[in-house]
Amino acid sequence: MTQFDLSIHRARIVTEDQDYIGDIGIQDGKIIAIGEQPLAAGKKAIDAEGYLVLPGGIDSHCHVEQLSSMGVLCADNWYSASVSAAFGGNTTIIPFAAQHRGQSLKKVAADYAASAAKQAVIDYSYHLIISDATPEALHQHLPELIRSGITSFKVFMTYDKLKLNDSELLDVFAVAAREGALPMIHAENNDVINWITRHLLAAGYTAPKYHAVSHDPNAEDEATNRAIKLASVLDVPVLIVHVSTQGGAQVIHDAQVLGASVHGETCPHYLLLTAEDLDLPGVEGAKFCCSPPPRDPASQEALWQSLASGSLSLLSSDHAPYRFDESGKLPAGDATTFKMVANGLPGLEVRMPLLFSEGVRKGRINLQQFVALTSTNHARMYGLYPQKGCLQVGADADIAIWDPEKEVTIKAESLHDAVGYTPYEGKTVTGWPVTVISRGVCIVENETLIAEAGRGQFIARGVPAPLMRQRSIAPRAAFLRQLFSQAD
Ligand code: DUC
Ligand code: ZN
Ligand code: ZN
Repeated sequence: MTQFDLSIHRARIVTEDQDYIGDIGIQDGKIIAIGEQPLAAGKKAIDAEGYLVLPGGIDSHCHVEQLSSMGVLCADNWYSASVSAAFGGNTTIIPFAAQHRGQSLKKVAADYAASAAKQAVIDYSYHLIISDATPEALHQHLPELIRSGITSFKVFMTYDKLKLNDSELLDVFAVAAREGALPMIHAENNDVINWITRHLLAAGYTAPKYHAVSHDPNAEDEATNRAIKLASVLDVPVLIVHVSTQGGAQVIHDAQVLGASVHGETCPHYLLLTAEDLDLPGVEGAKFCCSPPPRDPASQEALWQSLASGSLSLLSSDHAPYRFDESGKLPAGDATTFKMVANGLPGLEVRMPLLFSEGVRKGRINLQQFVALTSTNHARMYGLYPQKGCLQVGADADIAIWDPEKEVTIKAESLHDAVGYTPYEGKTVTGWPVTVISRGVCIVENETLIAEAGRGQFIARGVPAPLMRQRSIAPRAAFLRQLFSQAD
């Protein structure tokens, strides 16, 4: 009889659709036995009685070793980000290889892959960011990269140096449909933001709290609607990332009701913070500046309901790590205006604990939904399922052993990222991962990391589920897709 390399016993095994007490047997990094029947002890055996055993988290939206359009480098490299992710219960991350204008998409991706391979301690893939939709990028590099397993990319409707116009969005959507990739969209109306910003600055309103004023909710709602309508022209599945408004959530829901393959993601900061958090003395509020910004209680409530109903299917950290100094958030020190603040909040390590504590423990979502929102839905959405995101025979043994009663007071000094602050300083959460297993190896145990830089593996992704599931294409959209391909 085979002896397992690792076995887990008396665990409360929770997946997107199951919840039972059982054992797991692991060999060569894979789950080879799982069920209610007790299993023989492996070479290493873990008694998980009293703990939850969950698929390891997949954080499909985080920024690592990325240069912003303002030229600011993320504080986290692949090592610190993947370590921090692991301590937060994650076993896979999917950050972004960001193309800036004038750069070769292929070279950007190759450089990013090389850096990841040397440093990551957990498995990973990456999305592309396309800011220069040249014929070479769209028709040579992008199809090649998609075929190599990079089956998603992000595009921006805002930021002067990143945004694509509507015609360019249609181009990238057409390529995505033809080649089998999922577009992820940052939906905010650039002109609205720039118009408000110009008037605020002219009137001397420069404090961080005006960042939230400049990113009016209507700018997000309008762009979300426009993105969905543009995608509908070609009947292309799309994902709206970091949804922050009640209106945006409603637009997505309405499109889904009409049968569109539109998907949505939100993040802990939109559930737990509001625009009032930016209203602090001096530039302190910059710690809460991200785009879109935190909104209001009505939006928080709408987002919780959308997560519970499944209308928003992903909860990602959108970890965008900038230090609270001149190297990061505050390029002009105390004189930094809201327009200059580097946009984004850290949150890789606390994503799962925050959702567990605020969502599961407060009865807003159940345990199955927690697993789906933090792991399984990400695996399906981005073509990692069933290798990742589930606990079943044949899957990678990527597992978070979770203490549902463990109370932790979040402090920047206890986290493992390189950011130096957390927007959740002093907040106490209940529920934290105690052991994290990546491909059958306990990489976090007793609050200690046992993993070397570079052990994480690149995972070539398959076709995202929304593209596999797509019903027949509307004839007018099929005609337009064909027209585009002929012109190519
Ligand atoms: N978009 C993101 O996805 N993250 C940080 C800032 C931004 O604009
Ligand atoms: Zn964005
Ligand atoms: Zn982001």
